[in-house]
Amino acid sequence: MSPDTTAFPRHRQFFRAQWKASADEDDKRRLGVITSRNGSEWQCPNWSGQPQTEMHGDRKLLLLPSDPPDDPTGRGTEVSGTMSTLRYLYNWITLLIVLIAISTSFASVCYTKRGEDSRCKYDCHCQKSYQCEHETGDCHGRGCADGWFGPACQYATMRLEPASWMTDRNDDTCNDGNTNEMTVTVQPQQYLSWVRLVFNSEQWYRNISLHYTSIRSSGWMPCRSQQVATVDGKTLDISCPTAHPVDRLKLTGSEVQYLCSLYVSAGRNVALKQSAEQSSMYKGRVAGFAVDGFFERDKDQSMTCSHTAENSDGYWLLTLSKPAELYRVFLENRRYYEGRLMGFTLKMFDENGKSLFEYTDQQGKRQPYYNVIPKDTPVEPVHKLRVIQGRNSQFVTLCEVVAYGETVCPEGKFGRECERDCNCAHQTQGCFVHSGGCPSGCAPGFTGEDCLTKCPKGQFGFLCNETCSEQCIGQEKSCNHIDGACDLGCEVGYQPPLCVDGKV
Ligand SMILES: [Ca+2]
Repeated sequence: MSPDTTAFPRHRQFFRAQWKASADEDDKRRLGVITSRNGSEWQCPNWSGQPQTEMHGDRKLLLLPSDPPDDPTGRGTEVSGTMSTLRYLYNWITLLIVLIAISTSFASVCYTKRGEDSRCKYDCHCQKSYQCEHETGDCHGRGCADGWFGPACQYATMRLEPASWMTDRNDDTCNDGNTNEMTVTVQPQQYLSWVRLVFNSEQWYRNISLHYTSIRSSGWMPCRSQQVATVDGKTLDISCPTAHPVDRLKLTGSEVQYLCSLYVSAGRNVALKQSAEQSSMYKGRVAGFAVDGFFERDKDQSMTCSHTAENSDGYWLLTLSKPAELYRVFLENRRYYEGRLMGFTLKMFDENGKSLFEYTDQQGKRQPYYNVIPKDTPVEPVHKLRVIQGRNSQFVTLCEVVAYGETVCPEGKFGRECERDCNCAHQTQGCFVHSGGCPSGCAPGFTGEDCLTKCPKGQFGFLCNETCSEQCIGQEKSCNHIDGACDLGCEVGYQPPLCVDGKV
């Protein structure tokens, strides 16, 4: 029986098409097998070679001597329906994936549970996977998931040892008051940017010192430019950028006796859902899959990995919407194909295209993932990050790229998009990019982590320490949150605007 080389029948047929999955690349390329469920044979569209047939048990098989499409999964592809239908569906699915990738590239500044809304730039990190507030990422008092903390739970925590009341992420377990010094080890070594301390009572905490050791230091080093900002009465942030990765931290001072928790920022993932491109694409595996927030181990499938077509000069390129300082770059390799990244090169560039950092893998053996830590923090902020395939590799496949770092904002701005204005007592000193917290204190009349919350009713001024006059008109005795001027004027005989001076 010779194969039917005419057009495929219009009625629906079912096919099994598979390319032999074996470690032998030659076999995989040479041998293609197609048969229909009812035993008839069909020739692949656009194939002009001469087929050969073979009997395998009661099944008739069609051997295709030309190269079938390469199948890097090695698992083969099982399809049903006519090949023309398959091509039609394939084209539509590819188009859909590309559209999703494009929409991801232009994701909005909002928060979502992972996988629920690809249009949002940020993932929620609430306890027990609770949905966070769409606009702010707030977890409504439920707390951050393990491994996360800080504003909108967007900051990864460094792993600290040994386990103690200070490192257990429980703000209710505290120092017993007997020690004024605590030391922890940081795993793995990483650049220090800022830490958060939580105390057991509300007061004005300022007299606490942070020291560190690094591979290049001999003994304890003080923070070069330690700055402190109050988050709330019990919580304090200390900024302490270091020039080298640190391995130990030490807190000293009498206020350590009131301490309950220490959180050390490892940075936030500035790569998530940023704009990605690659030199070519294999079967709908777009560049954006490498920054979609899903690891291969989460999804257990390859449709979360970027994948170039087979070529000799492949690359994957990430462009950050806002330049960022990077502390560590994590690359998840593709399972079972770890050889793909062997010998890769990672490069970082600033906004002018100037090279800031370059790393080439020279380990000589397969790795499931890579952690690239620059020897020195890039002086200029990173705008683009490029992964270039190794000399002996045929593809660039990245299942997830996580770039731990922080946005570098212009003076007077803060936020993940540098979209907010600092509101400090001394504007020239600026504020923390991660929170908007002010080392000089909030501007008079404001409070809160970001210094943008007005003083509670009845209070005004610097630190909201002043109280509205009892002689303000009205039951609430309310006054302006900045200067204390009574909202409704003074009781008879008192001098506006503060209404504190006696009768005139
Ligand atoms: Ca992914």
